[in-house]
Amino acid sequence: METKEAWHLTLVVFICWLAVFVRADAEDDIAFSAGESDTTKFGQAKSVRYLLYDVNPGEGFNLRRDVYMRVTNLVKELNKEEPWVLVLPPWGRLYHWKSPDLEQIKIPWSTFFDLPSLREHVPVIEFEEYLKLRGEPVIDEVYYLQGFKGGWTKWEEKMNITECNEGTGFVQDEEGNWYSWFFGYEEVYAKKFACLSYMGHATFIKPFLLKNTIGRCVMLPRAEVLLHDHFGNSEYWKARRSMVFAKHLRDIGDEFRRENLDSTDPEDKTELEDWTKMKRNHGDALGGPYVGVHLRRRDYLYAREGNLPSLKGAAKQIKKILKKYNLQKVFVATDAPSEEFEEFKNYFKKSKVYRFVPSKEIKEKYKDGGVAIIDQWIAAHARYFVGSYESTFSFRIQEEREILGFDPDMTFNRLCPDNDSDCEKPSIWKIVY
Ligand code: GFB
Repeated sequence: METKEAWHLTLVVFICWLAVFVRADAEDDIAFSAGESDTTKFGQAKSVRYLLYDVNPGEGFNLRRDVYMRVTNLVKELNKEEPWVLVLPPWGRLYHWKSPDLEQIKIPWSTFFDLPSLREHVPVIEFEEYLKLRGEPVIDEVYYLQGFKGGWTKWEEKMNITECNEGTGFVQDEEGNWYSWFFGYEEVYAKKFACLSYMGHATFIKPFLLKNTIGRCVMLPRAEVLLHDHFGNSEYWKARRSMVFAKHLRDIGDEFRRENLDSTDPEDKTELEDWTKMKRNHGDALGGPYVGVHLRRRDYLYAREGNLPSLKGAAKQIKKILKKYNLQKVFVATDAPSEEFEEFKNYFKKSKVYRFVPSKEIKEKYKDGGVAIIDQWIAAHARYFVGSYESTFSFRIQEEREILGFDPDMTFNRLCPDNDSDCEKPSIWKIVY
């Protein structure tokens, strides 16, 4: 790589880092300050370190978004001591992303999320940016997180470098370098690899990273093992609020709302602001004149058997909601095959039922993940939302609606199974600023 380019990228990363933490300092009384009288806790010349992570290959898109939040808050904590940048693991090879003819690996985060918004929370860079900066495809140290062998009877925070419990997918060559599925980048290798048995919150690993690792880039595969430090507090919500969807996806969703659902932000009172300034009260948002439904199907029918309605049963419940709120339109976010959607639609004689069907161009550009986000965005703007039992896809829509300022009664609802019309409502996780 050109030295000039590398220097330029280093500068960009450093400025991003500085911007986030000078600002965070003002907000949160964090140890680092660029002020004149308050000298930094660490030497000016201390070079930036990088944290990269990955998640169990079996996990879906929306649980991965949750793991991101845990890791960002760890990075935020690390930055109280020394400069760390989070390297965003490229998207790809997800179990559910099966659209034919689409190459779905090495997808950068900017396809789905607004990077400047993420950077208002912690410094982040794409994996490819990291590779350019580094100049060689190397990760210095990998700690493969795993549970303690034999499970646990008493919960206590502990960690230990141990033997690996299972096949990790990492193999060592004759020169001692480690290879694995590094997001489809075959040239990437790690210099050091170990398994780390772990039970604890995300920041419990902070002293280990600061004191027991020296490499510039440390990777933590299976980062879902790290638990949220505080689920649902203001730090949780800061991380969540920073995960603003990419503008190109929001624009597509907004156009669909305008053209089909008579829904615009000024009328619906759902205008988005810079997340660091946006503060809504419950009930501020009205939402578009439609019911938003997340109708999870496919593998979920087996995984959550007994907790989902039939298509007919779902239609019956939605008709009741339409009547109660005097609405005529339904937007359905669903992974259902088209025959199932047609069947569902046919249960409605008077109301109009919509689904977002992407053009070939949208699909090629933004992939299954982008289409899923467009669905979430449209469903999040409905006057009333009803989701599927314990689906992380539904949870993320509910959070989006908390950010927009909906009344929780219009958000925390689920479709009941046919034999239990009065099923338990989902837990209410209200936004905390
Ligand atoms: O996000 P997700 O993991 O939530 O859903 P769950 C799985 C994937 O299914 C999404 C597709 O990433 C989408 O690709 N999908 C689901 C949808 N609903 C929709 C939708 O309304 N519109 C679009 N466009 N796509 C869990 C999984 O799924 O279900 C677990 O995370 C496991 O791995 C379990 O499979 C059974 O929490 O619903």
